Amino acid sequence: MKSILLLSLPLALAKSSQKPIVESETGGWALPRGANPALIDKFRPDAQNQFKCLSSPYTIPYALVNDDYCDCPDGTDEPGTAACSYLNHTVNPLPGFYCENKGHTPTYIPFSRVNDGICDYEVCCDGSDEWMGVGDVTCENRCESIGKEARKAAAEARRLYEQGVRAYRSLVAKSVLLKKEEEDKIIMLEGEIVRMKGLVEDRKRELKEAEEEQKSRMAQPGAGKGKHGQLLDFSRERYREMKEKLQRLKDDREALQTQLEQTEKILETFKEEYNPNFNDEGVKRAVKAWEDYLASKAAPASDALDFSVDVQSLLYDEPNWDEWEPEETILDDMYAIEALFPPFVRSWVHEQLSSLHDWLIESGVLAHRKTSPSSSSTSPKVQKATDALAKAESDLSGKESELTRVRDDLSKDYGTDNVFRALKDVCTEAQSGEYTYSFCHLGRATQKNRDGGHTHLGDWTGFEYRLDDEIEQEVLVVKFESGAHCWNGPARSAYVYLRCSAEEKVLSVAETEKCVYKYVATSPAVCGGSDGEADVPDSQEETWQT
Ligand code: MAN
Repeated sequence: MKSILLLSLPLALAKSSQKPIVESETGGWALPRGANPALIDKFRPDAQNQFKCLSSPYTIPYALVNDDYCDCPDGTDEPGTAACSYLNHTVNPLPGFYCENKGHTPTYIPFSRVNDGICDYEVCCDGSDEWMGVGDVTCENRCESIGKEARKAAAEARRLYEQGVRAYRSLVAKSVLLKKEEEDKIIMLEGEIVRMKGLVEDRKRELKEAEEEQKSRMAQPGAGKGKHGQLLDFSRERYREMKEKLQRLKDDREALQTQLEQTEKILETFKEEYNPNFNDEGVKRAVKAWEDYLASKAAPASDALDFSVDVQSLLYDEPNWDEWEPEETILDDMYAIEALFPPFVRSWVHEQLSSLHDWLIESGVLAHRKTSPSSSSTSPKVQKATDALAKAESDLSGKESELTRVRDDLSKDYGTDNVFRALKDVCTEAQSGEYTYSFCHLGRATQKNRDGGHTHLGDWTGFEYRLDDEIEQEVLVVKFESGAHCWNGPARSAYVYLRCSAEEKVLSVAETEKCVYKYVATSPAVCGGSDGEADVPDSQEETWQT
């Protein structure tokens, strides 16, 4: 995560200061009031006791420095008064009056606030900016207590930050595992899909066979076939069953082979990636068992290829059963006569043929009442095969959708180091005004009113960086968009500005414009630096620590 600390240049310069200069160290001359000791050489008088303006080509008598009158065009002769405060920073290179703040952090206060009769302790805790006593004001030096409090607050902030960094690392570790689980799921699903596709093919074949069987039953009279015909039917049925079983065995064998290859791949990766330094006995035993398995694994049989060719030909070479048919079918031809008649008499012809069909059964020519070819009724076997195919197809499509979902999930942006993956569905909420606001990571933001009504503020759409005005830092913002429509306005949306802390917490929520909600929240997810390392804030200036 990127975290830009907007330190102003003057403050940076203030922090680079050294110990205060005293007159004895400079041979009778003292650094002018309000000047930074880092600039001692710039402020030293020359041999003629003159001062050279810092950024304009003028020299003035040294006695005019800090005489409360602006002599240099760039105002640098007045580092300790407000005399040149009307000049802006493009003219005057000095950032302001330098407050030494011994016991706390040195800093600059704008020239306009020097000797204005107000003690500006939040900037100049030593009160040195009010040295003239304007309006009889006396500003005591409070740097010791203010510095102590500031150091305490900074230490606490740092402690929380470091806790956040540790929490960030655990989140990243969890995200790595979750991602790995998803990747393994893809391998498993791919294997299952291969197996299920085979199953769908089986079911299709079974349905086709059941339909053909039904068709042949409908078309062929059962009686009058004789023993030869019955033997042929029996052989054909047995042949079909054996072929079906052989096909199933072949598919199962291929699916198992695929699964075995995937399992071996997982174990191979496991062996390559495990850390032998962790000394985990269970893991070591597993690795050893895997190595033993590899050493004892039998090579594939040399005739494996012949075997599959044989199976293939058994499956696809079908005897020409028609050659062995004992007699012509009669029902097909009989009912085909219907088509020769004009449409308006066809149903009458059909009734006559049906009566003839009944008479053939009654007189023993046909054994049973068979369904005529024009009938659309489905046999239980065909129905069963249809249902089995529908189930296999729906199972397959379920697995395919699951695979698409997992693949989509893996391609989503879950932030640096995928850290937000570990926070999926972690929710936090806070009361603000008349509402309770909540948001769930990678989920939804919601506004709840006191009557228990929920308003949808948006669904997670991703991240972007924005400036958090309050802390003057660019922070990661989680976006929730396309929420419930706002009356006379846009669809609601919520933006969660995250700050680093070990705890998931909503600090504040404001409706910054109609139906646009700004959350400020803390999360360990933003405690990683841009290079994955912790972006720990600067500790308090060490210079004056007691
Ligand atoms: C509800 C709330 C408010 C929103 C108004 C807009 O009262 O969701 O936050 O401003 O609707 O009509």
